[in-house]
Amino acid sequence: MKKKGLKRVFAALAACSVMASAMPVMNFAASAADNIIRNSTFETGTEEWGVYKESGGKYKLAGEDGKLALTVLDRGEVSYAVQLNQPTIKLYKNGVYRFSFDVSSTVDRYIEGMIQLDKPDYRSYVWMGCDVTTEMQTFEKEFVMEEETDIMAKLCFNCGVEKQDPADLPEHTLYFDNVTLELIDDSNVDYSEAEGYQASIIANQVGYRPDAKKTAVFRNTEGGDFSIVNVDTEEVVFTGTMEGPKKNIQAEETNYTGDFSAVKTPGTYVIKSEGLDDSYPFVIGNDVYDDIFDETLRMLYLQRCGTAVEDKDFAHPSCHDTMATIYDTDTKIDVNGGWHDAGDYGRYIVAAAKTVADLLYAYDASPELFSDNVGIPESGNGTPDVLDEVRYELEWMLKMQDKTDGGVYHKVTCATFPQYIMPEEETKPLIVMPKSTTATADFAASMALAYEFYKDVDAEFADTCLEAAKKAYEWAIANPNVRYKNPADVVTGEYGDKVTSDEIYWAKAQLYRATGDESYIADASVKRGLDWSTVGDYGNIAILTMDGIDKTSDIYTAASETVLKQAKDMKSVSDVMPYGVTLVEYNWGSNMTVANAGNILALAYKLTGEQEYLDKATAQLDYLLGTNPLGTSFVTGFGTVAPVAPHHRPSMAVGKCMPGMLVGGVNQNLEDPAAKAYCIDSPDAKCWVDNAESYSTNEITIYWNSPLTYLFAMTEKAGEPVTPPTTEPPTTEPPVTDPTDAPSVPSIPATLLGDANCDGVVSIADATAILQHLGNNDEYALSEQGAANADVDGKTGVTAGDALSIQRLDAKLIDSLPDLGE
Ligand code: G3I
Ligand code: 9MR
Ligand code: ZN
Repeated sequence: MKKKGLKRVFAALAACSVMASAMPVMNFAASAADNIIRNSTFETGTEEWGVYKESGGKYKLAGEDGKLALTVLDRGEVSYAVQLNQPTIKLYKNGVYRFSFDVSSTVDRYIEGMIQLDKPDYRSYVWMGCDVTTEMQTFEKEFVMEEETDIMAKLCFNCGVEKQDPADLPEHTLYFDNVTLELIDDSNVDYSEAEGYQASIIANQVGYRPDAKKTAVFRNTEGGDFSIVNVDTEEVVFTGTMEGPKKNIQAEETNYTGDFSAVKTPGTYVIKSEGLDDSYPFVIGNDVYDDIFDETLRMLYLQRCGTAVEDKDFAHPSCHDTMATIYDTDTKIDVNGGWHDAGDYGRYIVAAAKTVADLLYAYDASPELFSDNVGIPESGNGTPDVLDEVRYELEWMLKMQDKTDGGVYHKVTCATFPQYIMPEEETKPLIVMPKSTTATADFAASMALAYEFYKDVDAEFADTCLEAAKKAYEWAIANPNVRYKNPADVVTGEYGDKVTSDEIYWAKAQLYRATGDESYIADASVKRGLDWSTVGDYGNIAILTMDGIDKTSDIYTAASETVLKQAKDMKSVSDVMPYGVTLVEYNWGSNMTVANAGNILALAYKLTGEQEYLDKATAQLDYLLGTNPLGTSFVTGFGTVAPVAPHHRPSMAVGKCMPGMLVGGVNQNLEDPAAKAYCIDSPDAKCWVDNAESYSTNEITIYWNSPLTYLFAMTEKAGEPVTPPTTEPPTTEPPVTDPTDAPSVPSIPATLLGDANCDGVVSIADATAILQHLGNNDEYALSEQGAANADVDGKTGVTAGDALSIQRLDAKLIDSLPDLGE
């Protein structure tokens, strides 16, 4: 199964300049009598078919003359010990189906054919027991799907041991052909029920701070007026006119936007517009994020490992507290403690380092937000809970360091991911995986950062952190290219990373900040990134927010230029995105990328005082809390519509959704079976499903929550004056900048204005090429000629405004380029 590329998107957009009708989130195709089974006649061999085996089952599978040949070498010990199957079959409630297949065997035997619920009890929706002979026979059955719609059902043929067969049945081959499932009557199917509700007026469902910029997004409309209504008094407090239309390529929508920043009075409101359903209610107020802020922090307490956790729903006894074995050795060490990374129970250093950094920098940005009564065991001890919680992780990280040489082990997990069980039930042996440069440098950086925050709380602990940081740093410098890769027998999160220079830069910057020793940054080269694999911007933050830093120094100038360049590009992308998001492509964990962007934008605001940067930063928060094409808040337990089925083992085991978790979010790469089943026809910006099986869109992690905490903190003191940027020109040589940061200013004349991809025509594809280039120049560089063509207004180099002009041309809102309007 392959998701259609952007081409299809463009085709759909080209066909209608303004799309007024609702775009279904999913495509519930299957018109009557189409065969739902893929590769049903085995024209393309075994494609789409798999075999599950267990309990001694053995088999061979091949395509043979337009049939599927399954040779059963050993029938194992259960009927499903050899099970031919095709997953993700769509069955709609009340649909009448015909299920049939042809099968023969080289020896007479019994098999079962069925379509079943794929977990937890594997019950069948339809089932046939078949006496198979050497003659090809057709087996057929009509049935009504009586249960709730299941678009991830599984077609199975059980070919293991069956009690109907003699015990000494010899090895044999089964031949399958014409496997068919047809929806023969859908008159009682209510597709809309499965499709779900699609809001037409979209806003942040949690709410806004009074002074924040506030933007609503509208769809399924051709524009008009809207009003903001106080839910309690029913009073219309504001009316405005929608702006637009704005084409939304990634979401395949036409949007309008409405600015209601003027509404500042605390209260609960809805947005109304004639002909459209009201928005979900939201609050305006100074304390609007108080609860979500504490809950997203307390979630980390609930992720604690190696200790009993107290909670009304998610309490559990101590877990993972046995000694762990260093991979490929007999050495056992104690690595008790820390937080479970995510929906799984692994503990990984690079993920931990990002989380720690976000939280400590969040505390640095707005200490007054962090209380001592979040509801953790240390609450009320006189130290802000965030420092207690972070210390729980730091203590574990210290155990992951080899004290003899300073190197840091990459991770500790079992060899495989466990079933959907509580943490204390995962009792397989713990394995500590080898040291890596990225883990060690990240460790050095986060320990050096920690030193500052614990100096006044517990000086001895702070010193331990700093000493550990220095030792780790030395190891990383001496071993700059030790890359971690999972061996074949360990399949848990890899967090592999080929580039180590950004981790090393972060460590240098952080040690310089902790010690004031300039030798750490003597040869530092500024990098970027705020995620588990690219961390350079943490180094930049260390420099830019360092007490007493010389603002004319090379390092400060370079760090500041790198941050401001990114912020400028993010702002220009956000400008053309109706939902205000800074993304042009959506990868695993996109919600983290959105939060990270918000933090860079907020930092740019603090550096320049330019209000627009702050507005763009809060727009990223709005996206996470509801202003997105899915019309959902992405934080469990907050917002009218929020995820209820995260891929999170404690939630899955308990059967309740833990609150305060930011899920991974939209991922256009469809990297798990549920995403493939639900999002195959979804536009890129809508590839997300609230399904616990969708680990590539709906898992949670500690390091997706932490940038959200940071974003709350970075946008909180918004109204405060910022330090004006230094006006003195840099005195010394040009700053050391990452080559990828070079601005894209064209040096040759354009051959065809707008033709960024140089294919001889100006189309929406050029707009996308520009947006992708701005989002990720490493991946989507424009050619020299392309960049010259892309610079539509010829003034500022390639910007998102150029992409917007091309979109406007395509939508026939202007006649030619350059676009002089707006
Ligand atoms: O960045 C590239 C992009 O340039 C490219 O176009 C795209 C095409 O596939 O891929 C992008 O990379 C993605 C990468 O994340 C981005 O960070 C990969 O597809 C994607 O597979 C990768 O996913 C990672 C995932 O593990 C699988 O390795 C996630 O970042 C990472 O957060 C996640 O981490 C897991 C741990 O392994 C285990 N614990 C849970 C945790 C969260 O799911
Ligand atoms: O549950 C695992 C999740 O925490 C990881 O992020 C994800 C990617 O590594 O993998 C999940 O485990 C899945 C595994 O990769 C493939 N088989 C199904 C597992 C989930 O049920
Ligand atoms: Zn544990």
